[in-house]
Amino acid sequence: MDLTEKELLGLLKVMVTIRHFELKLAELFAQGRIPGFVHLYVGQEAVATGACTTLRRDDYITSTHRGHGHCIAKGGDLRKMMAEIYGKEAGYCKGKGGSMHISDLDIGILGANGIVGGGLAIAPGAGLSAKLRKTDQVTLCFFGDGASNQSTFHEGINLSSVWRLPVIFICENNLYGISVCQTKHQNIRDISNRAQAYGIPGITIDGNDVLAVYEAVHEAVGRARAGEGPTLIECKTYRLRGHFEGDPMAYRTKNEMEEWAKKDPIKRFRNKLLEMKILTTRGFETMEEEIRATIAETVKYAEECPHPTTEKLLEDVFTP
Ligand SMILES: Cc1ncc(C[n+]2csc(CCOP(=O)(O)OP(=O)(O)O)c2C)c(N)n1
Ligand SMILES: [Mg+2]
Repeated sequence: MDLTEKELLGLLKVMVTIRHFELKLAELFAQGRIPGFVHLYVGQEAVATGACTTLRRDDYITSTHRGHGHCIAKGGDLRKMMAEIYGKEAGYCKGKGGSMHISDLDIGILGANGIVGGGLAIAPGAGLSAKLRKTDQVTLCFFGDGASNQSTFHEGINLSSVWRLPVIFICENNLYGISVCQTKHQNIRDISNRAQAYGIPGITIDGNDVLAVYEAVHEAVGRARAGEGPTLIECKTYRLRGHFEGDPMAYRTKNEMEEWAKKDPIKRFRNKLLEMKILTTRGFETMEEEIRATIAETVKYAEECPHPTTEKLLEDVFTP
């Protein structure tokens, strides 16, 4: 492990930022203060954090409907994210996209996506672009267990393999596609087994262990930059909240949720850093207080920003 103490604390900070951003959104949604749906990333923070920490600013990611964590981990602007989720003009898409359409092309965030498996078709395009331009940029493609049954999964990985594109496919297997358990939507246990069918390396890792994610993605990124093509990495994880805010969650047991809460990636990593004496309990509390204050400030900013005016309704939108 080549990470310094400062970098290890940095990983924790990103994970805690994602967690508090999401918990704040849960609160705002329950109060009816934000429009539309939100799919929160609580419980999966180690995946986006470990993976995006291996990247350079000019590398790319494609994201999903559960995309806030990816955006934060890639360096997205919290104020612009919050303003977008509020539907305000200062947001990433000038308030017209909402939670599922946040992108920031300046830092390689090619977009959250309301289409399940959509990123699996976009990432090979980004990979091909980097290859043709002869840069060594890589693309991380995040998607869920449910998305691994979409045709874009097969087409995207096959083409990336054949053309040896610098794309790392990161499956966040959180055990459910909406209310359907993985055991009911596919007859395999490890989604990484599918890599064999495309002749690329595939690996399954503990997605709640940020260092395991970092190591696996770091290695795959190295291969991709060296022109050795794609990798499929399956991260076993769990979403600790519903599919969307307001989900009654009748499809899973309290016991299952409690068992996974014990494997909370943030608690695990915090405890590890405490044991390593890189962090103190007081230091963690201070980190949380500062992050909460930053997020409270983004909420204030988003609430005070204006909505787009009606004159702007047809700007930046496409009509057939
Ligand atoms: C093409 C398409 N089909 C169906 C949906 C409806 N839908 C939204 S989220 C979702 C489940 C996705 O499951 P998974 O890929 O495991 O991601 P997770 O929600 O677990 O993060 C579905 C079917 C959609 N948005 N797009
Ligand atoms: Mg899922």
